Parts: sequence; C-alpha cells; structure tokens
Amino acid sequence: MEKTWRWFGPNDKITLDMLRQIGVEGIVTALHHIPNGEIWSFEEVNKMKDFIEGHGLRWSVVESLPVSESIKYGGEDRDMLIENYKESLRNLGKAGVKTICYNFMPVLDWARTDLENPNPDGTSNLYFNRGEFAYFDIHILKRRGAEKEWDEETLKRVESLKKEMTPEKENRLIENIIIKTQGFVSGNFSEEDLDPVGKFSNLLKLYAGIDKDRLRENMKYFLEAIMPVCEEYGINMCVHPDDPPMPVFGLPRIVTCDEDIDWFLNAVPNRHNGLTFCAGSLSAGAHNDVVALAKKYAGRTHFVHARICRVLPNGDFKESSHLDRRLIEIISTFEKENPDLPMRVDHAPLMLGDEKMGYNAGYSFHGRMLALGMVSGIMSALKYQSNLK
Ligand code: DNO
Repeated sequence: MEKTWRWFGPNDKITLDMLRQIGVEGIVTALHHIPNGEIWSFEEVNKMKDFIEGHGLRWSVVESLPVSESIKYGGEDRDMLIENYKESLRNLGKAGVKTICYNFMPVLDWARTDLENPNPDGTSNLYFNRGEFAYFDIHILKRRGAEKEWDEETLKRVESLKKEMTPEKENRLIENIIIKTQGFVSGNFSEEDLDPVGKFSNLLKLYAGIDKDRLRENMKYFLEAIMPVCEEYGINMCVHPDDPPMPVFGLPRIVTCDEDIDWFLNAVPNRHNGLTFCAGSLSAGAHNDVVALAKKYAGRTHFVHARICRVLPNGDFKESSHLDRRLIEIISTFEKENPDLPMRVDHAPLMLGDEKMGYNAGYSFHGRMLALGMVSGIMSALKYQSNLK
C-alpha cells in the first residue's frame, strides 16, 4: 500500500520536509481553512496540490471533504449544499485528487474521554471510558431520557463517578469529548467556543425525529446525487466508519457493522461508492470481527486507516499496538487484494516529548513515526514472503 500521512496544512508543526525523511509517500489533508459547506475552488485546491508537490510528495487523499449537518439530517438547504459539494468534487477531480474520505456521523465525529491514558512503559494513548462517557451524557449534557439508554453496569459506574467528580474533571471531559477531539476535524466546534455544551445540545436538537432509517435515506440521497460527478472524474468516495461504532447521545449511527456496510454499498451499487477501512473504529465495537470485515470488503475499500483497538469487558476501549496480530492480518489482506491502496497510520501513542508539542489529539509525531515504521516493516516482510513462494 502507499504510505501516507495525515498532515494538517502549512501550519502543522510536522512539516512536509520532515515527512519525506521518514518514508512518507503521499499526503492526506483537507482545505481546513474553508468553512464546511463552502466550495473548494479550483485555485485553492491547486494551491494546496502545488505546495505538496513542491516538497516532493503527492496529495493522495482528501480527509475530509465534510458533509454538512443539513445534508445528514435533510434540512431545507441540503440540495444547495450538495451542489456545492459536487462543485468541490469537480475541482478536486480536475486537479487529479481522486480519493475522498468523509463521514456520515451526526454532530459528533469520533469520541474519546481520555487523551493521555498512561501505558506501563511511560507512553500514553487515547482511551474511551464508557462510564465517563455516560456521566457526560447524563450529568453534563443532561440529555432527557439518557439514563434509560445506558445499561445497569454502566449506570453503576456513573453513580460512583458522581462521588469523585470535581469541576476540573468535568471540564476535562467537556474539553476531551467536544473541543479537543472535534475542534480540528469538524467545523462544528472550536477552541473559542464559550458554551460548548449548550452548542452541542442545540446541534442534537436538529436530529429530533431522525432515526436510523431516515439517516440511511439521507445518505443514499447524498450518494446518488454525487455519483455522476464521481463517474465523470474517476473519484472514489470512501466513508469513514463511525467511531465508536454505536449510537451515541440518542443519535443514530449507520456505518457501524457488517450489516451497515453491506447496506450502504448495495444501496448505491457503484464502485465509486466505497469504504475507508478504519480498522480502529470498527474494532472498537466488540460485535465486529474486523479481520473478517477486511477480507469481505477489500474490493470496495479505497483507503485504509491502520490502527486497532482492544475492547475491555466493561465496554471501555483503548488503542492497541500497531503490531497487534489482527492488524498484521488486515494489512496482509489489503496487500494481497488491493495493494495500490493509500494507507495511513492513525491514533498512535504520545511518546518521547510528543505530549509537550500540542499536536492534534491522536496525531503525535514520534508515536506515528514509530507506527509507520512498524507497518512499513510488516508490509516489507509480507512482500518478501510472497516473493519467496
Ligand atoms: C479521527 C479521524 C476522523 C476522520 C473523519 C473522516 O481521528 O479518524 O475524524 O478523519 O471521521 O471524515
């Protein structure tokens, strides 16, 4: 697979020159300065492309061309927003940038409660604590009816958390769930928000009455509308699975499991409608056999996120090592079935001073560099082995 790296643009502290030194071949990025819903002009797309190429690299994948909330919940302006989306796709297609990652998660993109969960070796990782997440839902967001949606064991954890909660700890949860994980990936939130919880609750209201079937219909509507442009320019759309792969805050989620993936691929049976195989997101649900999913969907995958999670018996999950056996099997599947795919490592640990650098959550330098070294080693060993046969 092509070794790519998510880079956040010219202001990223990790520069393209640094990336060339560590074996990166292609760049994954977006026009982060353009607000959601606005057109990415041909000029802006080309400016980014030239900048990347000027550093001896290529722009392999867009992550993300964001789908506005209104397209997801089916608001009055959705057709206008879809037209804008199509125009951005045309401009990307003309410039030759043809792999587009997006997601169809309402309001909240990915979710974690702890961004620096310590490992025994002194590094730290992202962590999802189900009890703390439920605490946020019930006692911070104060969502009506939330208690009824959590299981008994989790509610017990919430009760004991109540005893030890402090305003500082509550603020950290708000920061982790709304600001730090969302701020850099979704146009909905930023570090400047004065009342992130209020804003969050208001966004949830937009989805009143939108259940799984409605959200599916809206995704189908969106995909059907953009497919002709994808056909014309040879663009591959690849939806990112929901992270974590389960409904959150009463919001439906529709890219969580085998049945969901099967549904959206068949609802719009066009090879340009495909998947970002994020092994990490899918493995965060104990219901998913992520190795089997890779085998089943390799042919409709356009982009791979190499990382993997371990789910604990209480429903918490944590990022696991990039040398996890399941990830080796998944890499082996893609190397065999679809070896030209772009692949990036993801959510690596913070290590060797990363924690002081203020990188976006999950996007350390040393941790990702080590992960890329591991995944590159796996790929080389697999190639060597298959040449021996
Ligand atoms: C988190 C990322 C996601 C992903 C988007 C794609 O680290 O994997 O935010 O980029 O969901 O639209």
